Amino acid sequence: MTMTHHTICPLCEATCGLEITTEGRTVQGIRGAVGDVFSHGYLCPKGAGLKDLDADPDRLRSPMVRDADGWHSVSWEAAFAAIAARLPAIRAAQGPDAVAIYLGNPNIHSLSNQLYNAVLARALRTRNIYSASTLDQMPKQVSSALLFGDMLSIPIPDVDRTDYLLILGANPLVSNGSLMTAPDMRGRLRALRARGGKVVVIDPRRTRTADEADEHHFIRPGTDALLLAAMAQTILAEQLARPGRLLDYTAGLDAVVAALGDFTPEVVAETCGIAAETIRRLARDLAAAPSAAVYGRIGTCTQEFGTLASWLVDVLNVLTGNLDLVGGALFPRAAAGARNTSGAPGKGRGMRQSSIRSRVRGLPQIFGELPTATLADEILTPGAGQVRALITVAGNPALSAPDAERLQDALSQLDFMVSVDPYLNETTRYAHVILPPPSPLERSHYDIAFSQLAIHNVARYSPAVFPRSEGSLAEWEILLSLTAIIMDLDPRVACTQIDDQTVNDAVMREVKLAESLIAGRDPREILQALAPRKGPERLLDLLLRVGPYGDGFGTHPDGLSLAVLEAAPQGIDLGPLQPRIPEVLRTPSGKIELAPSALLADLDRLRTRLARPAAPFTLIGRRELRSNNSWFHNLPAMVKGPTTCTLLMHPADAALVGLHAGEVARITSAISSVEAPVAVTDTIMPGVVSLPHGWGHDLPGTRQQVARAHAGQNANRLLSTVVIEPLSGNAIQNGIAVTIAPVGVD
Ligand SMILES: Nc1nc2c(c(=O)[nH]1)N[C@H]1C(S)=C(S)[C@@H](COP(=O)(O)OP(=O)(O)OC[C@H]3O[C@@H](n4cnc5c(=O)[nH]c(N)nc54)[C@H](O)[C@@H]3O)O[C@H]1N2
Ligand SMILES: Nc1nc2c(c(=O)[nH]1)N[C@H]1C(S)=C(S)[C@@H](COP(=O)(O)OP(=O)(O)OC[C@H]3O[C@@H](n4cnc5c(=O)[nH]c(N)nc54)[C@H](O)[C@@H]3O)O[C@H]1N2
Ligand code: SF4
Ligand SMILES: [Mo]
Repeated sequence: MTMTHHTICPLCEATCGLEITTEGRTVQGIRGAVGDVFSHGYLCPKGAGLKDLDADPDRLRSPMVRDADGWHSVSWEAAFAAIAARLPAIRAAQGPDAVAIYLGNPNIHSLSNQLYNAVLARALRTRNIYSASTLDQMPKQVSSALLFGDMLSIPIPDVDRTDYLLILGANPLVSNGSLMTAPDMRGRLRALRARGGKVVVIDPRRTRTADEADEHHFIRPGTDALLLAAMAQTILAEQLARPGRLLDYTAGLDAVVAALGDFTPEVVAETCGIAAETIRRLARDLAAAPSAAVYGRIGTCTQEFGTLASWLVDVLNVLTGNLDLVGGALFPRAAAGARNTSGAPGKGRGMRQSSIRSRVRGLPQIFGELPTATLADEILTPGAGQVRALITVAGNPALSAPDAERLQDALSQLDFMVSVDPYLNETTRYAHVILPPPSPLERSHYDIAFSQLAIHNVARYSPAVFPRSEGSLAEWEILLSLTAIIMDLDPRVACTQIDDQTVNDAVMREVKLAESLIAGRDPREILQALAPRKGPERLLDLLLRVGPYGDGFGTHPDGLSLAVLEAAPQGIDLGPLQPRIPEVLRTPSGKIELAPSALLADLDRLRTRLARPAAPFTLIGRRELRSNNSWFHNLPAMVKGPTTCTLLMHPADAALVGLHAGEVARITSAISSVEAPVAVTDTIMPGVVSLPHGWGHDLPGTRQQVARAHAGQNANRLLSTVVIEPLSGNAIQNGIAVTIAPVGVD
């Protein structure tokens, strides 16, 4: 029988609603769901790739254990027994810090993992928690926590209503957006311009997004903080600042004025590669627009001054009065799990500093984690607290993390490693046990994180398309089984207990919160109401019901619950974003803390950038339409055609070093060399070259046939871990000094 399912795509931040037609266990078609309240029919080529992902013969269907003879497919019991035989012993002998965990990008796209990774991580009681966040958005989370009091209080451009959008270091037409959940950015940018608005893109590459913009300016990689500081300086010096009602809610404005005074357009122009008069005009245009939003992403985060640049994006939003303004940059109000809708409105503890440091380099723990760039140090450096075992969940750091060769060497020296992952890939080949999650079509979905970053407030839940295959475990059951093993419990019985305990704890916390919809209620009554469900559905139901639109278990009978979402497969529209200041703030002062001392102090480091001589070439990354970081290259439709893992080079630069299109270049950084074919194009800034990440699939011992045949080069072999962004611990992935030579010539 042909059936139609409404499914939220778990592959990227756009979170499109898909209409999937099936016949038995077969996918017949995947289309954008026209009726979806959020995405209205949009999808990209990757969404359709879910069919191939589901069918991929290399996708693991049963647990794998590695011994001296290689890999064996085993039962869950045997896999858990193999883990129980090793992991607790390592913890017992060497302490909890000896076990590290790396949580990769797809975790944030998984309802199970969003809710249960924390349970596993807590049980480990290790300081060695690492994630993709420190390869990605940590700088924005730090600046947001400092300014607004919560790391997920990130202002989101109101693209559908703004008059002026300034985009720095983002290519949403290819990435489909990030820290801005917005399907169909091409349509939205066109609509913005059609209504008379303006789009300006700042990027060392003329991207597809730049092609859709009114203006594009090349910028020398890593210098956005200088540009933004000079724009702010211009606005202040020319008395164009109009913070309006924000004045009542902002602390530190005078300190910002004083701190940025010397960053004039003339001072930064040469370093940025943007003329002073252009910087002035950009500042004036931004200030003059009836409404405007400044938005920065990967290019502004994963670079030397990531936290400063992330901060200055919002300094501009505040100075121009666009923060929290309709048509400006607004805070979403998510239906479930948002910390900025919980507790006392308008005040909070703000960003909490941790005294915990990494053992080897003394790097601070931020939001409970250490920088992924130092994971190899912690594994390779002997001494008390050395990491000897690793759990990876949905991560491929062997390709994704900087100094990839050293990290691979480190992984090979671990005493024990477990990976929760559907593939035997560049990282999981080092594991002793691999625990595969079910197909993405065999799991339910709700976006807890991305609903907090979306350009429109919606709540959508989708059940699994297919029932789980024989012999598979839901990913939350896998995570709780690992938790049970850590706690020396039998995973077969303890999963249910730990799940019950988790929801119990959550209910107890909630009824004790004075501001909660269920403050003071009898926890037993709440637990009983939730009782028919278990696992992620039970926790999600709780979060929805105590959330800002929730039914409060009877307090607001028309409010949200999971049952309400189940009855509305296309989702529930909760309306456009609205101003939320001051209620959204969670800083101790109850104000926007615009001048945090750590940021002002970092401006001295930024000033030293002005004196640095130019490198021969500067390396940046990029994303391609059909890629998904490191793990989508095993699907034939995603890799067909000429390789996209090329080094982009400006024609003048190619001529200078004697390279022609298609020839192989050797790219040499401070730590290593990589060889990649050259694509000559004037879309890249002279002096800048670009190589995408997520490639390098030719390593021995993996089981991804298609990816192996389209191996590409691992850009992360070139990136050093010696210098990281100091305020966030983020890796520096853009703006790397390299030399380029034709292969065969030294
Ligand atoms: N040079 C350079 N490096 C970069 C970047 C860059 O721009 N330049 N970008 C960085 C960024 S932004 C990110 S987010 C990181 C991403 O880097 P990682 O965190 O390593 O994530 P992925 O490369 O996406 O790898 C995902 C892994 O999860 C597995 N997986 C997929 N779906 C599931 C699932 O449902 N459950 C489980 N358990 N596993 C699953 C895949 O098989 C794969 O092994 O890379 C970073 N690395
Ligand atoms: N197709 C596809 N989509 C993806 C992914 C993928 O791998 N493939 N990955 C997903 C993930 S994990 C993320 S985090 C998002 C990222 O989403 P985006 O940030 O939109 O992704 P990128 O395409 O890497 O865009 C970064 C841009 O920054 C530019 N850039 C580099 N250095 C600098 C600099 O110093 N300054 C400025 N101003 N610009 C600079 C690059 O040229 C590039 O155009 O994409 C997500 N979507
Ligand atoms: S844009 Fe993202 S969410 Fe939408 S279909 Fe493509 S991969 Fe899925
Ligand atoms: Mo990312």
